This record gives sequence, C-alpha cells and structure tokens, in this order.
Amino acid sequence: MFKKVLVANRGEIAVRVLRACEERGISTVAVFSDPDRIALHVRYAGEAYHIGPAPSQESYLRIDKIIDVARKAEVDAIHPGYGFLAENAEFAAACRDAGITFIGPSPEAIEKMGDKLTARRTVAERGVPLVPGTEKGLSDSELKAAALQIGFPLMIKATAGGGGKGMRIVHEPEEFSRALGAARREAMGAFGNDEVYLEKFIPNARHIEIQILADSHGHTIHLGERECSIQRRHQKLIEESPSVVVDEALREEMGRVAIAAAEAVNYVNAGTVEFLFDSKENKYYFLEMNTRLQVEHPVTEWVTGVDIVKEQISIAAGRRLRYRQEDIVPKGWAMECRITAEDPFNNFMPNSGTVTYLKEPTGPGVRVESALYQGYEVSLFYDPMIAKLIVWGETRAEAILRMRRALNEYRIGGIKTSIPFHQEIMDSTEFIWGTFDTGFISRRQLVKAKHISPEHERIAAVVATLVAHEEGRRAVHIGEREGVQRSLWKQIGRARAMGGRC
Ligand code: MV4
Repeated sequence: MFKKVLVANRGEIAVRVLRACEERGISTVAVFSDPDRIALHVRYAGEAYHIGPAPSQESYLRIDKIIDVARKAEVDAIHPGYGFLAENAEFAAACRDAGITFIGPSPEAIEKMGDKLTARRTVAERGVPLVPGTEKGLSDSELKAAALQIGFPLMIKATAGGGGKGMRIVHEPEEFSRALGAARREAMGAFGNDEVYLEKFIPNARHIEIQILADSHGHTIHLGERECSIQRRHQKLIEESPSVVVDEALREEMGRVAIAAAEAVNYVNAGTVEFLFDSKENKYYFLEMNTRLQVEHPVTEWVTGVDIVKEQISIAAGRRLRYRQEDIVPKGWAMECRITAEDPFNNFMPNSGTVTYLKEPTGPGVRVESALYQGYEVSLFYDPMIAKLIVWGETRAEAILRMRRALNEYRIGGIKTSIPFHQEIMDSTEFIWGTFDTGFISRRQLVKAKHISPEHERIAAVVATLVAHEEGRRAVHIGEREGVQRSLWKQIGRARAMGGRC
C-alpha cells in the first residue's frame, strides 16, 4: 500500500481524498496556488507545496510543477480528483514516466474515451447501443449528406469535446451549415481540434450514468446508476441514486453494458459510463465515458456502502476488488445538491466574498462535502461549486423531505449561493413526481432569462399568486412546513398511484 499520496487538486474534492488517505494511514501532500495558501486542504495535508499564482494554467494545470513536487516530497502516488488534470492523458503518462502511480486509468484508456468518435466505435464493437449518427470524421459536404440521412432534429458534437462543449442542436436543414461552422469554430477554440460528428437528437432525454469499478486483475463491477438530468448549461445541479426510471432488470442490463464499455478499453479504476435514456421509447444510448472520479460519487457511496475513493487507492496499489457484483445491493435513496457561489436570482451570476458565517446542516441522513470555513475567501478564480449537500432516505420521498430540511438549515453568510434555487426545485411538482428530463431547468429558466421590466415583474407576481391560489384550491399546494408534509405526501401518493416510483 502507498506510504504517501499527493492530491493534485483543491477545494472539497481535495479534502475528500485527503480524508480517505488519512483513514488509510497514508501520509498526504497538498499543492496550492497563492489564494489557496490558507485553504482547508492545505491545513488538512501532512505537507503542502506552493505551485504558483491563482490562474489554473499557472498552478493546478502545470504538470511539470506537480511532478516536481511529487519527486521532492517522494510520493508513491498522485490522486487527480476531478477536473484540472483528472482526464489528462499526458499527465497520467508523466506520472508513469516519473515512476509515480496515477490513481486512475491508463493514459491509453483516457485517450480512447477522450476522443468521442473513437469511444463510440470502440464500445459499439462490444454491442453497446449508440445514438444513430456518424462514426468517423467527415468533411462539411459529407456531414451535410449524413445530416439528411439522420434526419432532424440532430446534434452536432465536438469529437474532442464532451460535457456539452462545442455542441449544437439543429432543428431544420436550413440551419445546418451555419450551426456546423459555429460548432467547428467553438471546438477549435476549446479543444484545438475542429472535428465534429452528428447524432440524432433524442428529445426529452434523461441523463443516466453507471458507476464502474475495475481492478487490474480483470474484475469489473458496476455500482448501479445515478440520474443527473437536472442540469443547467450542461452543469449538473442535482444528482440522485437510484433513478425513478430504472427498475431492477434495466439496472442489471445497463450495468452489464457499462461493464462491456469499460472492458473495451481495458479500463482500470473508477469510471462512469453516461447514457441518454429515452423515456418514451424506453431505450438508452451510450453518450460518453468519464475516466475519472465524479463530483456526484457520494450518492453512489451512500446507497451501496462503498467508499469509492478508498477503492480507487486500493486498485491503484494493485489490490484485487474486495466486492463481487452480487455484493452490490443498493439500499434506499440518495440525493445531492451542488451548492455554488452563484446568484440564482441574477441568472446564476458567479459571486465572490468572505464567508462571514457558516452553519452546515447535520443530523440523520445528511452529509456535507465542503472546504468552506468561517472567514474563507470565495474567489472567482475557480469553479463556483463551494459545497455538496448529500442526503439519504429509505425512499425518494424521505430523501426529498430530508433535503428540504437540510437546505433550510444551511447558512452561508457573506456570499450569494444556489441554495434558494435548490429549495425551489425540491418544491417543484415535476421534480417530486420524477417526471422531469434534461430540459427541466431550461423550461423553468425561460421566465427568469427573458428581461421583464419591474412593472411587468410585479404584474406577473400578482397573476402568478392568483393562479397559484386558484390551483391551490383545487389540488394540493406547497405552503407552510406542516402543509409541505401533507401536500408532499399527497403528491407522492398520487405519483405512486400514477405508477411513479418514490
Ligand atoms: C444529447 C442529447 C440528446 N440527443 N445527444 C451531451 C453532453 C451532455 N452534457 C449533454 N448531452 C446531450 N446529448 C443527443 N443525441 C441531450 C443531451 C443533454 C442536454 C442537451 C442540451 C441541453 C441540456 C442537456 C442536458 C443533459 C443532456
């Protein structure tokens, strides 16, 4: 087992990995940029090394600096966390060349899954269902011909992309050429590669992903699914496990398919296979494979009882998986809200400032992953996510009620956060009934995004109140706390009666 591990990351995920190492009796090394000199991960690590100024390109993305620290501190392994260099094949190769274990997959697996066309071709050979589309790099004229074959609406996606970058939805043939040019330019700007491919657009899709664990002895298992359809501009906001649209049979089938996708690239360590789920047709399609630990891993940890970070470390140290597939029996329901330093009442404008007051929720079934402390400076240099709030319940209903309670307890003074946004979602009928899809947030944002004059805002508020009052007279309404339990339970009862799963 490793004696010392360097965590090449910051924020909540750095703290998460440091905690796993400490519980395993492994010494730890942190790296930090100028503003992170007094960050929590620096305080929690056994040793800490300065690697540069605030900009990520000068610090957390500097492979040479991180390898230098690893050598100086004589670490056995490096955990990349997520983001930054977590899916950088060059970094994984640099670790290998330096004789330092990269706690993650091989550079080759990262490379293969990072190229979305190679990923599609590779998994298709193992029978993994793909969204109908193009299978190799094509010229503009070939793409135009293919578009007519595939039909509209369709999506243009960047081969070197992922996570929605360089993506365009095209509804009509007339829009295709302009969208193709824009997608190529965006792909070139973001990835230095303007190759794109086409996929038939799956309307009202849900985002279902399968957690994979694979050791270096040929054993690969899955840890069930996560539903991540509540996204805003391709940033996941709320994740849960299990999913209301996945029953036991589908879970087993998607798990087997995800394992096949991982085995297609001789995957080792933790990874996630993303699928698009078409509720209407009850079909699923391979989207991409993420070759890293994901932000939302805690929801899987809670329903399966597996500490995924500790398993990553064990796998990287050459240990055999200690779980067989039959040992993975998910229990209950877990849900995560990503807390960001963004103002939901101002189009999610990122904001910075000092955390003047902090009270994190606790109590039964509540977990907070965060690097916040009272007096911490939230900066605009890094990702706006400042914490993750995860809850567990026997049922989805209990998880929602517990999330409500926890969100109501959460106090972060001094900065604007997305907490009110999550509170609104937890009160939303569509969310409670589980009948949402990936368009859920964009449908809700239409009201907020359009510019409404203050006068119109007031009129809209009066109208909305009258409508809500009228609707409230007929159906159940979300009101004061006791009303919430009664109306929520009624809604859940009705959802169950309608065949929904809660
Ligand atoms: C799609 C899709 C529908 N049809 N592909 C790809 C990256 C991921 N973050 C979102 N992706 C999607 N790919 C096909 N063929 C729907 C999504 C999608 C989505 C698209 C637009 C706006 C929000 C979305 C949220 C989740 C999934």
